[in-house]
Amino acid sequence: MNLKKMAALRAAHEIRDGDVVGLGTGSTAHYFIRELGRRVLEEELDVMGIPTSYQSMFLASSSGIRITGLSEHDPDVAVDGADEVDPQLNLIKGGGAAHTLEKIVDSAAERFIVIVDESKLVDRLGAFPLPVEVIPAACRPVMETLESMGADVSIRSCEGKDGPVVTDNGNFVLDASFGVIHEPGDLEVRLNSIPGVVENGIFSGLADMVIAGTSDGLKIMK
Ligand code: ABF
Repeated sequence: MNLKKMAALRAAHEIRDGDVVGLGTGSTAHYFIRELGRRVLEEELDVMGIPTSYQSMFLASSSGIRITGLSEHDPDVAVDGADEVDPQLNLIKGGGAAHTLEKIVDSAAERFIVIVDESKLVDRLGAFPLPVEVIPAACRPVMETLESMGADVSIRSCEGKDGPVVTDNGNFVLDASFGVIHEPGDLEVRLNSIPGVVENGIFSGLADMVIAGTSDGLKIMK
């Protein structure tokens, strides 16, 4: 079985009748949303979903999951993917350019469950370039500040097309390679204090559980 799907199926069974569920973004979250939709249809599970992107909103709706928002409900549980997970359950997210609303929804949830395959488990964060969402007008000064902090920085461009990726919020994404990130919590705060930075992809101390699909089976970290 696909290791991302293995983790996603296990996470779908953490969901209880009546739950309001934060719905992550990315290919692993895709498997989760589809399985949750199957449970809604076949088990008449009574849940509502709060999507973290337009991509997840359309997927959830087409999967038969009722949609709501943070203006109406706090999520009881949020399930989302990640790009890197360290042994302290700190994350790098944002490979899907959705990390701003993901962090809002994931942090509002009573329980935040991360679903990954084994390739995302690392000893230290930082091999994956850190996504930083920026106001377009602030791109150059923010890039210069990140470079002065020692990062190699690039503007994320659309694969196969000219021009930058534009987020659901109408912003750009910078990918900043800092090398090994020794103090993720400190860096997360420092980055968000840079004028023009909307949100960065370090999720320190947020995850309550990580479900990883591995070649030796499921690995659950709390
Ligand atoms: C989203 O999915 C992003 O925050 C994260 O970077 C990405 C992981 O993608 P995938 O599940 O496709 O590996 O949550």
